Amino acid sequence: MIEIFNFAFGPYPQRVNIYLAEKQPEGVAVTFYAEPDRRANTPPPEIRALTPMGSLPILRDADGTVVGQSLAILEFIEDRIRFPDMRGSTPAERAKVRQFVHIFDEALTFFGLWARHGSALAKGVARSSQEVAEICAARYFAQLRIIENLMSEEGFLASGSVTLADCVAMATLQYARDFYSVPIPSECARLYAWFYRFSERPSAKRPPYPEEQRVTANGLMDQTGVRF
Ligand SMILES: N[C@@H](CCC(=O)N[C@@H](CS)C(=O)NCC(=O)O)C(=O)O
Repeated sequence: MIEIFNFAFGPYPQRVNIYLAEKQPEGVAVTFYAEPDRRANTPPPEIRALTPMGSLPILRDADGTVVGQSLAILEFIEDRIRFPDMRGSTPAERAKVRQFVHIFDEALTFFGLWARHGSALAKGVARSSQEVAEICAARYFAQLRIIENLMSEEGFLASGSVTLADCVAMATLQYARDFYSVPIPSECARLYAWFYRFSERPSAKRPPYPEEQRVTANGLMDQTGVRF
């Protein structure tokens, strides 16, 4: 049995949630916790202590293997449970999947820094910096434009079927749009169309954001004076 300790929302946890909903692997049990600033059911110290990072998601396999980073968790499950394959079926396809995953991972780092140093939600938690917010917002949108130029008009991002690339992309773009109300720039027409196609899938259903936090976070572009 593979155990996964996770949150029900948040861009890194949601990568795993979308992936599991698509893969539907047998023998994987998920325990959901609430975010640390909510009172009930927060991750207990013994779960956080499983990794030096202490962040979620965390995976623990029956032999004691622990994996504490979302992309490594996806790869680990792919290695342990081969079907359906979600990494692409040829070397070229697999490279394409990895390329998209890494570009979106970088995009999310920039997005996270933008929010951390510019969002009303981070006031009092992190030092706000207009300069950092602007630089990171620009880098986030630049990553989306790169994706736009790499992807095709139809289907999934990197293959004829759902791959890790779609799961990671959806988790990022959904979080940006639904929690911070940051849309996909209109010039990214292919990415925009893919997003609305993929949003129809049950795996991409809107996660349960805490409403109070969402309301404060909403409007990141206005809060930081950022335009496309
Ligand atoms: N790079 C890590 C980041 C994970 C992460 O930052 N998780 C956040 C939730 S989105 C978290 O656990 N935050 C609460 C905490 O660290 O206490 C990954 O990919 O798994």
